[in-house]
Amino acid sequence: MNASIDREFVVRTSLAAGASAVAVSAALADDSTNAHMRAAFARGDFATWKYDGAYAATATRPEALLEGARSVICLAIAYATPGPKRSGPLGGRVSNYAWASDYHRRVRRILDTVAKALDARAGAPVTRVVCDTAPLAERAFAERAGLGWIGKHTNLIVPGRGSFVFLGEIVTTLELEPGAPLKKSCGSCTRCVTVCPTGALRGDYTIDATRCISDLTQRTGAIPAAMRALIGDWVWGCDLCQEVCPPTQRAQPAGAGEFAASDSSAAFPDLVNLLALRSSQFKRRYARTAMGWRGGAVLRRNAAVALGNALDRSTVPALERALADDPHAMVRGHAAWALGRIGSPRALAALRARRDDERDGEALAEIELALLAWKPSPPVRR
Ligand code: B12
Ligand code: SF4
Ligand code: SF4
Repeated sequence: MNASIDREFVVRTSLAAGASAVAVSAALADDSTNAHMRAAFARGDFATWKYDGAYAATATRPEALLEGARSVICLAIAYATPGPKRSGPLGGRVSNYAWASDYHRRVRRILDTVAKALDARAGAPVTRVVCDTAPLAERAFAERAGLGWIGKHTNLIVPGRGSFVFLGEIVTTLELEPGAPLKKSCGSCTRCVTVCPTGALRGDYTIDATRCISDLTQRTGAIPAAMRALIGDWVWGCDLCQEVCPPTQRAQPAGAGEFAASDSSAAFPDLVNLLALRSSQFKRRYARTAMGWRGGAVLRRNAAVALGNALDRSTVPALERALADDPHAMVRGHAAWALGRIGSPRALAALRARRDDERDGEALAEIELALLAWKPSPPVRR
């Protein structure tokens, strides 16, 4: 034990660096979370993330990240910011966490500041910083530290702050007095489960992440056709289960200016513009935000899905252009789906016209499927 570094020093330093709340967990392996993670992976809940038993074992054993680890310092950084006004009816929705420049940079800065202070005081390197960057069951350790409790929406809820918080950790060889888990649960509340449009939340504190809009809008392949209509106007992430959560509703929006949307289009991007996003605009507008890490085609695909859900005929010419000209077959395929949903005479004519020219098998299959939905059924014989 390093006498000059105690829990109070850690808390003081973390809050001064910009953390909203901080707590400490022992760095012991967490076998219970390991078992829960393995069970979730076996159910296929995280099939899009390629997690496996080896990941669960590493993520629940901080020693795997830092030899001689004794403590995990868990930080919460509040990011909820009052939303800007919606500019027009054809705006998509972006989740609050992605409104500003990529949060990893800000969280990383806070963690690095704390880690440097600890290393300096210890007179040797005693830390390893984690922020979505290494396998660690961030929420489970935060819960064990008493930083907050995990709700049925599976997010960590920090008392007084709600769940719109980022998590970050410093694994350290310092032995610090650990906190204790809070004795809190959701009780009989099921608001998040009821509001979830895709049925991703089971209500037993588990999630089928493959159904979550956050997952669907981030994946790089096609969005399953059956899920598209459930995505509504979300083009990146989803906040519905947190917005209805009473402890989060009671919390004051506390995000620092850095997390605020620069303008209304950061929260509600114009869908027609997003569908036509070209690489130079993508680099300028999105490359440095949390929306940027999957590239521009994913954002154009998401815009096509949201336009298909908006069912506004004025957007048919934009979808028609995407169907004919988008360089990415996945985007052309989703534009076909959107035109099929709208189903106006012009939308169907565009699909028929494109059917002869489309060379990509999957995009062509989307066109065929979109047209099939409008094929008149044969007369019923009596
Ligand atoms: C993969 C991932 C996703 C996936 C899967 C989400 C999920 N629920 O696991 C998707 C893309 C869906 C996603 C979405 C979001 N994510 Co995310 N995501 C991650 C990431 C990278 C890994 C999570 C993971 O390993 N999941 C696998 C599950 C099995 O493990 P786990 O959640 O860590 O552990 C659970 C089990 O061990 C279980 N457990 C343990 N003991 C027990 C006991 C019982 C009885 C039961 C039932 C369960 C149980 O509870 C733990 C917590 O749920 C983490 C960062 C990290 N390394 O932790 C961020 C992280 C979880 N995401 C975060 C955020 C902000 C989001 C979104 C809010 C973004 C958005 N607005 O769109 C949404 C929230 C959606 C939701 N309702 O969960 C934050 C959460 C902050 C918070 N307050 O909790 C994290 C921590 C990133 C960060 N550093 O801030 N995310
Ligand atoms: S983020 Fe949206 S889709 Fe995902 S669990 Fe919550 S409400 Fe459901
Ligand atoms: S909405 Fe209700 S059930 Fe869901 S996490 Fe919040 S308190 Fe728990």
